[in-house]
Order: sequence, then structure tokens, then C-alpha cells
Amino acid sequence: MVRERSKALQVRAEKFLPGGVDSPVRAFRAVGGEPPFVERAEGAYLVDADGNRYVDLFGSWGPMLLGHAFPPAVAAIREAAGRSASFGASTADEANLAELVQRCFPSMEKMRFVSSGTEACMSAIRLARGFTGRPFVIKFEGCYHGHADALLVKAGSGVATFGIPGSAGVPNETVMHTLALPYNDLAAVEAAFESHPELIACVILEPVVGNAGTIAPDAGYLKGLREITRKHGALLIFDEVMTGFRLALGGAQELFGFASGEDAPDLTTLGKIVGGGLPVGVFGGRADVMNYLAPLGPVYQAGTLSGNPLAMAAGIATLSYLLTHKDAIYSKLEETTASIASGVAKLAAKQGIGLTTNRVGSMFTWFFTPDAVTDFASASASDTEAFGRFHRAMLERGVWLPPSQFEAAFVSTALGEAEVAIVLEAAKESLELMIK
Ligand code: KE4
Repeated sequence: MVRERSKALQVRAEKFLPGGVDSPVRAFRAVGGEPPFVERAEGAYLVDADGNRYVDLFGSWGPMLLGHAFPPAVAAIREAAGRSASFGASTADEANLAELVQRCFPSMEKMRFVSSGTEACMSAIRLARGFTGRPFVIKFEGCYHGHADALLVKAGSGVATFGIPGSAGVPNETVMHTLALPYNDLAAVEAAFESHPELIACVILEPVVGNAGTIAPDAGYLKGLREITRKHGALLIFDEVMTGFRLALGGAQELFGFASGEDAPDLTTLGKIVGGGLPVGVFGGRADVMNYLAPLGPVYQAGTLSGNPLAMAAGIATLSYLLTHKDAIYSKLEETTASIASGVAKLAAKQGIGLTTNRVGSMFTWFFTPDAVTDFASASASDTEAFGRFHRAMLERGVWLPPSQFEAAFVSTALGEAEVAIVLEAAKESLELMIK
């Protein structure tokens, strides 16, 4: 493919933006090659600045569940924009979208809109600490909850007493109360609570991991976390920024039977799909916890563009459509994703290439390893260099995968049989190339 205009745009972008990007993963450093600059997108396709078309298998990292330029969302944004983009005052649509979110996530008795998943997770952590009066937070290796300082920690060895900064610029003091434990290991969680009695405010996790590549919870894992947190008086936070509205209308908590009642998480964070591609994050859950937020309670949290009218309009258009077309949407996503994920797995097997496919619903990851991938350690043992070669070959053949082994691929309802055929043909040629 010719990408002269993208190359020129990259040079121009690097004059103003570090690495030429506004988010590091877009620089393709994990997979090599030069990132195409997208000019427009519609349905299942991205079109770059040189006119090259790609089947989109990352969907803006999740939001574009209904495909690009989804007409009802576009119409709603256009209509809202004519009434001004932002007021900084209350509007009816904030409660209108909240009501739709609550219909999908009944555990979210109260909620608050913010402008990103990072803000949602950062606010949920602060709220959990304020509500419990406890300093420690448990997160898991391979789970990403945005770039708030307290959550940028490297995995400590075993039950590390103190978190280790996962980025420059994060002082030790900021992460000393964050424990990073292995995923799918209940004993490590129990041990952390035993060694930090009445000091742990919450456990936050991706109920299906997407940020280590896709990793599903072991049977009993989520239930075990619910029992341990309840026993020790800590809050359980499901970070469903990626899984919400993706795995089911009610996300992982619906899929795994934790949508309501005593097994429901105490707090949930959402993002991506809830804004239909516009900047929206949400955190919410038990009313008694949420009422600790200012102006009712002592936990401060705020945002100039929180509940932004255009984002609310896009979210309402998206969730309204999901609610009225739920069965057709999730059965189509399941069928299309199964065809793609298992189709490529079969092609790899035929070429004798060790490939492990982890899939839950319409999110999946191909790991270049013959071994099972059940946590970040096993994900890290896969051949990431092979993934890079595969990514570049697929991009040349018009299929855009997420540019990192440690990300999930996402299918939208806009993909049909024609797109499945394009992906499988591109994969066949790419895999053949890899064994030469
Ligand atoms: P944002 O601040 O990027 O909106 O959301 C942070 C976040 C929180 N929780 C989960 C489970 C997430 O996946 C994310 C963000 N996901 C990444 C991709 N895996 C965003 C892509 C990027 O960083 O450019």
C-alpha cells in the first residue's frame, strides 16, 4: 500500500505532538511500521489519508460497537450541536442517559458522568477510599484502568507491601498504597487482605481483561472476589469501560450473573461505547456509596465537560438502539466474531503456527504461543515479535488490528460475510508469509 500522505502527516504531527500522537499506542511502536492517518470511516471500514481502506478490527479501542458514523448517533450529535456544545449547567439529557445506563446496569443505583475511563476509575478509587476510610487499593497485573497516578503501578513480587511506580513522574508515595496482584489468583487476594487487615478500600479489576490481550476470569474467580471483599468490608469495583455494552448489554456483570443482588459489584466504571465515540466515562453503583460524593458528601469530584450535551446525545442514540435491537445485535456479534477468531485459528493450525485465541463475545486476541494464556505472565510469554509481523502483513492486506499484542480486537455490527472473507483471506496470506 502507498501511504505517502500519511508519512507527510506523521512528520507534521511530530512537530507539535510527542511521537506525533495523542495516545502512545497509536504510534505503532509495539508492532513496527508507520501508522496510517485516518481521514474518515464508515460502517466496518477506515479510510486513510491515501485512500486505502481497512476492515476495522479495533473500533477506536471499543466504542464503535455499531460501526463508524452510525447514522442515529451522527444525527443526534448534529442536532445537539445546533443548541451549543456545552453549557456547564444541568440538562435533561444527563438523567435521560443515566436512566438508559441503569436499565443496562441495574447495580448502578446512582452514577456520575465524566469525560474518560481514566476519570471514571480515578474517581471510583477516591470514592472507595473516602467511603471506607481505608488507604489501600488492590489491582491486578495486566489490568489497565487509565493513567491516574495511583493506578500506574508495576506488579510487585507476590504480595508486595508497596506498589512500584509504573511510569516516570509517579512518586513512590502515590502508589505505596496500591497492591498489584496476579489475575485469576484468589489466594494472592486473600493473603493481601490478611496482611493488610481493615486497610484495603477496594479491589478493582477488568472482569474480562482486555489490556493484556483478552483474558477471561477462571470459573469462580469473580464470585471469590465478591466473597473476599464482602468478608473484609472492601468495595468491589468492576471496571467495565471495555466490557460494558460489549459482552452483553449489561457487560460482564450481566454475562456472568452479577448484574444485581448480593453478588453485584459495589461500583462499576464505564466508558467507550456509552458515549458512542464521544468523550464519556461513568462511575456508579450503590447509592449509599455514591452519596458520599460532593455536593452531598465529603468526597470531591468535578469536571467542566462532565455530562456534555453532545456526548449525552450520542450516548442516548447509541444505548436506545442497543436496548431496542439487543437480541439481533449480540447474536450477530457472536456469529461474526466466532467466524473471524476461529477461522484464523484454523488457518494458523494448518500452517503449524502456535496460536492461542482468547475470546469472550466480540472481543478477542490472537496470542502467538501454543500455550494457554490465563494471566499477564503467560500473555507476556507469547511471541510479540511474531504478532508485530502479523499485524504489519494484515495491515498491508486491508485489515487493521489493534497495534499491540496486549490489546483486544473488537468486532462491530457493521462487519458481515464480506468482511469476514477479507479478514480470512488476508490472514491466510499473512500466516503463509510468516512461515517463509
Ligand atoms: P480512557 O481514559 O482511555 O478513556 O479509559 C481508560 C481505560 C479504563 N479501563 C479500561 C478497561 C480501559 O481499557 C481503558 C482504556 N483502554 C485503552 C485501550 N486498551 C485506551 C486506548 C489508549 O490508551 O489509547
